[in-house]
Amino acid sequence: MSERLQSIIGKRGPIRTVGVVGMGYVGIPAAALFADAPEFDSVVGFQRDSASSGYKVAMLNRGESPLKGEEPGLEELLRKVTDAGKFRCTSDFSEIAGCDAVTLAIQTPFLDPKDLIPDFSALIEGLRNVGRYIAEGTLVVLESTVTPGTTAGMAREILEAESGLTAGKEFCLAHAPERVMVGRLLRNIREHDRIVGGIDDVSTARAVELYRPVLTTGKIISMTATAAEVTKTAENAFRDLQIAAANQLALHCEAIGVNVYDVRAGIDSLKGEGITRAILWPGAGVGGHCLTKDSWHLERGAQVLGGDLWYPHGEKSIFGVARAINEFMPRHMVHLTLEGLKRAGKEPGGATVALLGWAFIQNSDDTRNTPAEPYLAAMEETGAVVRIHDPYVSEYPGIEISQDLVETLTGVDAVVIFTAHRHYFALDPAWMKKISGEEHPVIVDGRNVVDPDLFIQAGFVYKGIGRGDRNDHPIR
Ligand code: SAJ
Repeated sequence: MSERLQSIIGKRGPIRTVGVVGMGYVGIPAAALFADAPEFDSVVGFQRDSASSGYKVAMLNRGESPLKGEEPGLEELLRKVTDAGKFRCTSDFSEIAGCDAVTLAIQTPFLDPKDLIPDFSALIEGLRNVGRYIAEGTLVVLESTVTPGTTAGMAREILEAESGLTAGKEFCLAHAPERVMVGRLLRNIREHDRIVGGIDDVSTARAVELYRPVLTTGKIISMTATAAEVTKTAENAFRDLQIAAANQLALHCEAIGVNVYDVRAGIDSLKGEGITRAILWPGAGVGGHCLTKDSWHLERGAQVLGGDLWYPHGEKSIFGVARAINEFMPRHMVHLTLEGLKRAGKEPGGATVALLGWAFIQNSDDTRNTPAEPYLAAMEETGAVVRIHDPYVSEYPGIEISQDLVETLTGVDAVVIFTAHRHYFALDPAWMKKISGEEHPVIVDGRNVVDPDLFIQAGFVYKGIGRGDRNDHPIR
């Protein structure tokens, strides 16, 4: 234990004022929950006065949430803590000097995962702003998902350089990764177990003091900062891996000529006494903000920042291979579309394709890293004309998205389902064929939404992910 840091903390007393840097979908609910805890006197939200996000400061100070979509309880909580004078937002980072604890929730994307170089520019700016104003005894916590080794490495170096203080001796430093999902932000923070890892025991204990008051059913799981970074990136890498295993199985089933969903149900039936297979679902691809990048953070942690990796040497680990399989799936949707058009006697050049679902996940307007985007680019390269429909998404840079299904489906040669929005489960084959005006329209199902036999009987050419039992059906 660092006696010096311990005595500084002792003199400083319990955490009373909390700063949260980054008013996004992670920082805003965290700030509101800290402000609602009786243990803390006040919370200050810090937001850069940038062209894209500066407007949030005034909104939040009115107790309004700038987040899109439904977040149960968040507006009421923001209004409550703002009216009570326990939360306010500012772009003046010098106020960090008055905070006992400061958390950073800033995005850490990869520009191009191929070179394993993340874009830490926003995080570095945030760390510099924080480092400039922390004092002896401040606790700094990274909530962003970062490459294992970042908290004890780059973050520590920047904070020490800017403050002139030494982490672990004069200020506390920890990592407490966020585990929130859009649509259930407050519930996730309160109910999920919270991984809390300091660069030393004193930092860990101080971070536990910060997070314990906001947990309801969630427990604190403490470990080192680097172990916490590995936990966060690996929990998403494992999910990506499970999805990739289902996708690889789907491709095997297509080659063997069986229905992957029958196989999946069979595998999933093996349960009981600790037995589990936890098989997930094959599909048109993996999008979102988490799974598309966290495996690369884990890879970089082992292959770039880590020591001598026993296996593999200089090639992708199983997590990298999983990413490659999941990134293949939108391309496979192109294969299935082209094969379907060919069976219908059509060339892709000039064919009109209706792409149903632009959001990366069902019944949501979230489009981050949507797998539909690489599909669109590849199909347009073949000369096909693609119309996009999504009931939840009305705009996306450079893309025209319709909410009118009739308009989208009229006169098309092929219909491709990319997202399992509930609207698509009631698609009627006879009606669709009629408005397509085609003898044998094509349907490609990327999410197991339609019943192949109903569409085949209506005269469609059917193709589906993992449907080796139907993909070469006789054309009616
Ligand atoms: N997907 C499949 N097959 C599956 C599950 C998902 O193809 O069996 C696809 C989805 O269509 C989507 C992508 O993968 O395109 C990601 O889906 P997701 O359900 O993993 O949703 P995310 O990306 O929002 O993941 C988040 C993560 N949460 C955090 O990082 C805090 C993840 O850890 C959660 O497990 C996940 O939500 C969840 O379970 O809701």
